[in-house]
Amino acid sequence: MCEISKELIERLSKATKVVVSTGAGISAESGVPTFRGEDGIWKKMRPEELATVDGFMSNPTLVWEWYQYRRDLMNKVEPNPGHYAIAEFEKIFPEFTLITQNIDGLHARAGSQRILELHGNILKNKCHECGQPFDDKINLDGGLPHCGCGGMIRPDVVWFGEMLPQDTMGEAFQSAEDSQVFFSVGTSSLVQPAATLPYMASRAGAYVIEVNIEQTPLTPISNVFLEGKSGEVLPRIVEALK
Ligand code: BJW
Ligand code: ZN
Repeated sequence: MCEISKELIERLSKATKVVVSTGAGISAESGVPTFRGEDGIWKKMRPEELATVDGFMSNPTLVWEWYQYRRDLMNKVEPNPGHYAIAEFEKIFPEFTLITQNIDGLHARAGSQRILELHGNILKNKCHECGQPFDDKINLDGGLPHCGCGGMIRPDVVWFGEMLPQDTMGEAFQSAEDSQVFFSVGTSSLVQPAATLPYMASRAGAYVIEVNIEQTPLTPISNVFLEGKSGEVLPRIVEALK
């Protein structure tokens, strides 16, 4: 088990501006599969077919079936101690920002209040053409859902090649730049622009802490690498701060 040093806890005790940026690894202990790695989604499914506009346009039924399957899964799982520890961080640090690449909604269910969702949310839908939110329940038995404008309804998530929500991204970059401590938790640090955030924080003087079960491209520039499951490491930090 990784050591959480006295020095780290002292630094955190003094910190006021703290950012936590999470990826799929934080939800792995809840039973949500990650994307990369041995058991990752992209080992069995092709991202070009499922997570791009071209994939959706070529086979919307396949993409919808995949998202409906994941919605069902996410309705069955629960937040884990890692999500709850981050919700505690929000109460501990005066200026705290949670940024997530995840679309699973588990941070909100664990009690986090302010969440910058960079890649959208699987519980929401929108029109692919006009962007209008679509609140009706999706039932594929009645055929593919369409908007009044004729456009296809799609999950409100960000696929490869698409821009991230600009306001959310702006806030994320600003909080990374202003942070004193930046946590990168359970992400492979490969997907842009989210992967740039810790580098930006580091260049602006933040202390970068990475929590992951294995090293990533971010590890060499991190000030501390806490090797282990986020559901085990993060609650130990909360405990030490009490
Ligand atoms: C644990 C753990 C435990 C496990 N505890 N840890 C060349 C061509 C075209 C585009 C590009 C290109 N080069 C770069 C790009 C841009 C592209 C990109 O970055 N691609 C790279 C892959 C190369 N990015 C984009 O396209 C983005 N848009 C953009 O840049 O717009 C401008 C632009 C447009 C066009 C061209 C160029 C620029 C959009 C990215 C959207 C990503 N979308 C997805 C799907 C979202 C919807 C859905 O979920 O269905 O987002 S893909 C997928 O990856 C998902 C994730 O949010 C994202 C990141 O994955 P994450 O979270 O890091 O998960 P994993 O699985 O990779 O890692 C898990 C980690 O957890 C591992 O490290 C484990 O070790 C660890 N772990 N258990 C702690 N218990
Ligand atoms: Zn529309």
